[in-house]
Amino acid sequence: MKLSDINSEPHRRYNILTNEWVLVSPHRTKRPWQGKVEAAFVDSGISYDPNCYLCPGNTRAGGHQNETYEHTYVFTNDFASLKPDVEVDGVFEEGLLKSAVEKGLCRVICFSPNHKLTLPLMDAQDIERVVRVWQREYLEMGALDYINYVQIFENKGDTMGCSNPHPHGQIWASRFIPDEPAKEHQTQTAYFEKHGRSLLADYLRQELETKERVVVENEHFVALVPFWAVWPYELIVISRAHLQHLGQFDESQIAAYADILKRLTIRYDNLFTTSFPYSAGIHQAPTDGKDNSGWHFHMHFYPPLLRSASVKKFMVGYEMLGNPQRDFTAEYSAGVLRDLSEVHYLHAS
Ligand code: H2U
Ligand code: ZN
Repeated sequence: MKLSDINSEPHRRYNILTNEWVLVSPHRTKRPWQGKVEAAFVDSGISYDPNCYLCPGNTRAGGHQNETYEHTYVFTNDFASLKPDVEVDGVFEEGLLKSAVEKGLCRVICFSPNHKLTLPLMDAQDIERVVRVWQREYLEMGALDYINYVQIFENKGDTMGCSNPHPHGQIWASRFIPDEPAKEHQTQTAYFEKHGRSLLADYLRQELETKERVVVENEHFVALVPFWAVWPYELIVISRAHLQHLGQFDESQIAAYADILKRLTIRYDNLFTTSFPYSAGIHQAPTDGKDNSGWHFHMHFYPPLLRSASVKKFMVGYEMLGNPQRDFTAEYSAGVLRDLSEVHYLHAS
């Protein structure tokens, strides 16, 4: 069967990275979406907020004072989920109850001193600085003997539980490999062992044959709606080269990564003329010193919005109990994102 035939019927799609399925029900979108536009997000105009715990020079909860930083700023999370100074030989097992003490590090990264900016509104050069910080942190934290995995992520927007509009992200680095990258480790490693090639390199090659789901591309990266996308406007950014981690990026790859981040987040903001919320994060090789040749650097963007700046998708009911489900297809979403401008609506005349 052809995809166009499958796409008129309820069907399942397979996620090659997690070994999971998504139910797609395109027949439920009888009416084409009318592209409801909300009142445009208004720029707060405040580039420094004396009450913001991330603005330069301000005092954070717990009494630490931020440096008067000019570009990026990294500090240890004052409410860290993982701590470095714990004994990890604490294992609890009683019948079917099992638990283990874990250690790690949590850091917060301010992307810019300017309170009102976000990645799509930052200069490409300043996004490059953020990428360099991610690279440095990955290498530094990963080099610690008790850190086996470094999770870099950004929660953006209050709908995603983000506590502060000041542009920032987080890093949680741990001794254990968390479940999501652990699933991807298993699938990528198995594929690499069987074929001697990267799973995502082969997937990217196939996607580039039709470009049906491709949204933005440049010399070193491609951003596309994955075939198995769950979230309405989910994206995956994949490096063209089979790189395992940020530590291998050269100058031109850093610049290209910043470029694709800027371009895709501008499209996101333009979609519903709002500061588009999402959880995004980098998946890359664990830092456990083992053979991670199968790993292929990529970044996921999971945005919650469905139809407008205020109507979001809920992962509830069948999705919590059965499988994730979506109505309009990944191909439809890719087309919508592809047709958007790369000039931010706040900068459009
Ligand atoms: P969110 O953007 O996802 O809300 O994360 C902000 C992080 O900043 C959060 O993990 C930390 C919180 O623990 N934080 C500090 O480290 N110091 C503060 O003064 C406030 C918030
Ligand atoms: Zn601020």
